[in-house]
Amino acid sequence: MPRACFNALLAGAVLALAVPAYAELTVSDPWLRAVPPVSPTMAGYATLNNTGEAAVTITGVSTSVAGHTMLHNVKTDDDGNRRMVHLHHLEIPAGESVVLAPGNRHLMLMKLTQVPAPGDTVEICFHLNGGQDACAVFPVKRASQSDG
Ligand SMILES: [Cu+2]
Repeated sequence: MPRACFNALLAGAVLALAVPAYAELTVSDPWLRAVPPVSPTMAGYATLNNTGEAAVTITGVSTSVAGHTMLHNVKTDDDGNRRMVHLHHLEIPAGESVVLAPGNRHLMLMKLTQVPAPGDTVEICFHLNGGQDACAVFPVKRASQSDG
């Protein structure tokens, strides 16, 4: 291979590495579980799809109706009790989806400043590593499930 050609290839490879992978997170089937108007918290669910070619890590979540929004996981203790634990990060591998569902991982809106009612919608933004946000509109729905 001529040396000039090799150098051009090398320059191309370095350029490709220098361009940050653009994280592409889409949110499908979002919803918030309706709660009584006096509730301090409410839970949210969705499917998070990483349509990009690099892993995406959710580093935080926020919405205007809650003073604090967290990702929770549900763990079962040795004695069979289920409890919620705070997920500080949630990584979604390239091309994969993570389901937030009742009894499983979920969003927890804490310190509600207003309690949205069934039929209302709330925008929730996921903060991603790399500084981007992925936001989605969550409708509030009644549900019969009691966990989460
Ligand atoms: Cu929770």
